[in-house]
Amino acid sequence: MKIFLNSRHAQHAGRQEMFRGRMVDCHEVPARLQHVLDELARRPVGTVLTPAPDLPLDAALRRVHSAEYLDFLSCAWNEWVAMDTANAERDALPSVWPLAQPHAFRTDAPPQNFAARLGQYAFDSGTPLMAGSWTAAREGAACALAAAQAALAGERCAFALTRPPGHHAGPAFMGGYCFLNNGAIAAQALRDGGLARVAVLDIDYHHGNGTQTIFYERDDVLTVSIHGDPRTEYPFFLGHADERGADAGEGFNLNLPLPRGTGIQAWLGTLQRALQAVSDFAPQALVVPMGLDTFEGDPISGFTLRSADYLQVGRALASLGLPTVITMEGGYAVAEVGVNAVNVLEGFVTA
Ligand code: Q9C
Ligand code: ZN
Repeated sequence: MKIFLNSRHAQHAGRQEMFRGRMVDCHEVPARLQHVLDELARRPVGTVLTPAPDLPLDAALRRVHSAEYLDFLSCAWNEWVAMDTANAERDALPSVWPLAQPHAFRTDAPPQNFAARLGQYAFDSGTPLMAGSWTAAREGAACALAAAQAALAGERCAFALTRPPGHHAGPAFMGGYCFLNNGAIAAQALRDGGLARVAVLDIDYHHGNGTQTIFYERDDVLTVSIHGDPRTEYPFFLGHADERGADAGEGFNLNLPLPRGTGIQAWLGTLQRALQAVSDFAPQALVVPMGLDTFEGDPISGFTLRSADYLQVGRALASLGLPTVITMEGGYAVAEVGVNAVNVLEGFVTA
């Protein structure tokens, strides 16, 4: 297995996120990735590499994200500081949004004020943006692209070991700790590398809303997500079972929401349904946005998987026999995220 490490991940290190009326310490911290690296040093299930510096990254980003959004992200920090030099000491967070209700707000007359523009692109106030966020997110996307290229070149499994995560980021939106959708970038790169059909199977605790939105009208990329029921779980406004895709994409999105408290038995049963749907689609490659926030000890999630369960998860993913790109998504039980992530990888490679 090739493992592409984001060597710039620590340049993104948010301080606090808004949670129920107060600022709380960020859950999505650099130590998460270090724990995975430490565990990989103990159990070397693959070769740790960094992506080549000359990958066609900008082209790959534009295949998934709008040019306007990419411009916004690349300039965001400078514009935040330009508002007020004191902002250099503060992370950027939005606090006002154009709520989508009839005749309420216009989206065709974008404001110039940067704090307002942030509300055009960010769907929550839990995703702080700082000086190094763009650099870190961009290098993470390079890891996803490198992993896709490795899979195209015949690698059975390639892992993008990166943060910030990606699966909540859409064509022109950020949120849920995500800026660039690494899984979608990998899936699109696999398509552009000549594969006719690619499946994305998202196993993060939270619905992969960004990925769903990106591919919603397409029949060449199947999107499947197993997640906490959005009636009670973040991101709340997408992820229901009746979202099946639109237009040409109708029937090519599958949501499998599960109630808070779901344990490994029911979760694995649902994974079997997901694997059957993937297999029925007959893809040439699989992308797995891998969240470890299904763990029983996760501080912000509600499933009860245990560390040893992740070996079974990896084995089940491998059972499809497909070239597979795995991207690192959530997982906030920081001390255990290394063991849990490497258990999935070990389960996969020893299957
Ligand atoms: N202020 C991932 O696991 N929590 N993202 C709500 C809002 C957001 C999780 C807090 C959870 C996002 C990749
Ligand atoms: Zn998550």
